[in-house]
Amino acid sequence: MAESDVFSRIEIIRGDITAQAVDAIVNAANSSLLGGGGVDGAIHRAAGPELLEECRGLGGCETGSAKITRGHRLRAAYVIHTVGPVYRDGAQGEAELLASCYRASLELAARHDCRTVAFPAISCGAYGYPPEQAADVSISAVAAVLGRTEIPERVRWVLLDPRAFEAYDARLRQTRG
Ligand code: AR6
Repeated sequence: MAESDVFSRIEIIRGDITAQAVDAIVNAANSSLLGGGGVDGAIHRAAGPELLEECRGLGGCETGSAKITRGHRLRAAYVIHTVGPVYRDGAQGEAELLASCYRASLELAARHDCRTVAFPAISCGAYGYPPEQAADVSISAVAAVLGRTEIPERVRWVLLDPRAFEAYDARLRQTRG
């Protein structure tokens, strides 16, 4: 697929990911998968206690991997839980782990026939990843996957934090020239 077509399947908006009417939303979780603050807390609150119940059966998740559950009370049919890297100095394999979160999430989405997927800015909150660097790694990783598969058809970042929004939006505009 031509590169321009790939980037036209990516959208970046401001907002609360929990309200998204997509097939799957991605959660920036921790390795316990038993909830936390930030977007993780917001998703668990919106999905209801059934989400935590389902997560208890998953046995956690490694950094850079992903697991899938139902969306329960969310509009999204599924939640894909991924664990981003904690950012230290950028020389501890953070970029490869962050890219791996996106690849693993999109693989699960495709396997469950999710045509539309929404991501938060994984690792850009409590885990301290600088949004400008995360935008670069994340958009490249997603574009590479979209270049070799038709599903998901569309990927949307839903960004609450203004700095993250500016960084991802600028990065996408750059790729579009
Ligand atoms: N919708 C969209 N984005 C949001 C929302 C929301 N409702 N709420 C927060 N964000 P973080 P991390 C943004 O800290 O850095 C949790 O406690 C937020 O502004 O949620 O991967 C987990 O349990 C930021 O830009 O995730 C882990 O322990 C982005 O989401 C740890 O935090 C990610 O921030 C994971 O840290």
